[in-house]
Amino acid sequence: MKACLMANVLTISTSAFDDQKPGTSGLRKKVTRFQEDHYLENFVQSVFACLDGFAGKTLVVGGDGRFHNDVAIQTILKVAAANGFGRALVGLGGILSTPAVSHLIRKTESFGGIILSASHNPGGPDGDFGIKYNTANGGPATEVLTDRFYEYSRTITSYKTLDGLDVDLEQLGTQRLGSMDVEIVDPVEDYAELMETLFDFGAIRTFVKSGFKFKFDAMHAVTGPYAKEIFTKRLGVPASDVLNASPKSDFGGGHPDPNPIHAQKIFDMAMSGDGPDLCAASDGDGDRNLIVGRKCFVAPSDSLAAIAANAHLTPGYGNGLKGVGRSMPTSGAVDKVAEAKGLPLYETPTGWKFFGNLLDSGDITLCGEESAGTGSDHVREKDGLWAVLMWLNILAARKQSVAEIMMDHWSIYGRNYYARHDYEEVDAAAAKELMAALETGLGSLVGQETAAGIVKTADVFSYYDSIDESFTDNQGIRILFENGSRIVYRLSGTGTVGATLRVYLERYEPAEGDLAQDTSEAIADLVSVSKSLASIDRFTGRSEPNVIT
Ligand code: G16
Repeated sequence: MKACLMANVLTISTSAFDDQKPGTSGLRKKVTRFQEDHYLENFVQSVFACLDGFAGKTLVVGGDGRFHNDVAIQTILKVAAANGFGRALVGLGGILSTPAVSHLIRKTESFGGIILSASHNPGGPDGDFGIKYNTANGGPATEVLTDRFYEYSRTITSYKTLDGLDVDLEQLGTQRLGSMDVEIVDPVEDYAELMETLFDFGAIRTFVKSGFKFKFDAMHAVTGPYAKEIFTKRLGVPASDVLNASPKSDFGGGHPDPNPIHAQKIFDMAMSGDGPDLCAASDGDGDRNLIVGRKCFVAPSDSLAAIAANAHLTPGYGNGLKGVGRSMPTSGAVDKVAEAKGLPLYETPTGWKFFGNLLDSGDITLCGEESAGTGSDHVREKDGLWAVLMWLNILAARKQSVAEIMMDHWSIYGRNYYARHDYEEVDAAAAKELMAALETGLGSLVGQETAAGIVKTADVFSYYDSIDESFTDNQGIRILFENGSRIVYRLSGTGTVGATLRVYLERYEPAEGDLAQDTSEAIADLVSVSKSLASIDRFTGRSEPNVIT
């Protein structure tokens, strides 16, 4: 028997907000902005106003459990019901990881989904919040669509909602909200089953039992319940080796970003001589990953390359890959694997949404980004736990350490020494001026001799998607050197305060070269050239980045 919440449809007058342009991954703002009257309703109505044919159809809704998640879900459900959706699937407690939403949309053939998360950004009342819309393929809406949302949000004058009561997010089963069914579902089960179809759980279980030491840090974020089910229950990892597994609305006061800075504890554990064989972590919404073997950090770009080289050892990818994709700032390590294996390689702008068409068309099976995201065609989002399982499966199959696998990899393909330097929360106008000045001077850079080599080409990256024929301009400045090194400058599209200047540095060392250098030493010349070419200090007042990953 369904509980039925009677409700009337209301049309509420509103005024437009001028800051609802989605960035790299949806709309991200401070929680306090989302708490302002009409702010969330305006955005959700703008999304629905730009979609056709959803009457009576299903919408998946879930988030990473950060502060305001539950309140926002109630608001979204009412706007969805008032606009005519027939059914909503919501994770128990409002919780669904980003890859789990993607899978649920695909599995249930839903019309689309709404994900609430600001990813790796901090949470809590003073933290960040975010919302994005995913389409029927399970992936983030394309730029064409998000541009439409934004245009609508600039002139919106009213939205529809219900005057009904809230649904009970803690009760599995179906409730009725106005004329919409709301089904509260187990957030973990379907996702865990999908993982079992891709990886050899039997082999991993045996490997774990044989003494392989693994620790996973869920960072008090959404993957806690997924990790308990998959690692502990299904793979036999001791419960004490799954750390920070209870999701908290403020992530325990931490910054749920699985990189060597914010996941320092687990990083240091692995880097100590007698640490676990593999340490891993995932972020706020479960789509990013950190992979660190004993005394061997696997940079995300290298992880993508190593997975491309070894995925055939796992059941889900036993027939090999169709092609691989990487975002432009991601290192060229995977290119070397693609070349050797004769796989097509696609270079896209930053943002998972740009992989969607390539995955749908079957052009690529695997894709990844330097920003700790790796994934495949099993969903249309990057997937943190998938990447960890992939590594576990590869390790179980090769029976070598992470360090041995990486050294072997570099000895075949060469090594792309790589780092990203972030200058966070710089003045937004100054950051724009820096990029503009750099762009103006690009022509005169070519041929210039620098401490890092002679500049071969310098341009602004743009992308033509031959599948939907969209063109995306202004996706970062690339400076390529004759010796194969590269510096890329971009402004982040996910921050909520000021601007973040990202500088990506890469130097290629061939297989017969010195493969065991310290990364910061290997790219030291590029770092100093990156600062002087863009006059970073002069524009931003910063002489050093505040985060290096
Ligand atoms: C999002 C996007 C990624 C992108 C990352 C960083 O990740 O989905 O594709 O690489 O942001 O983007 P930016 O450099 O513009 O800050 P997430 O994990 O934050 O959703």
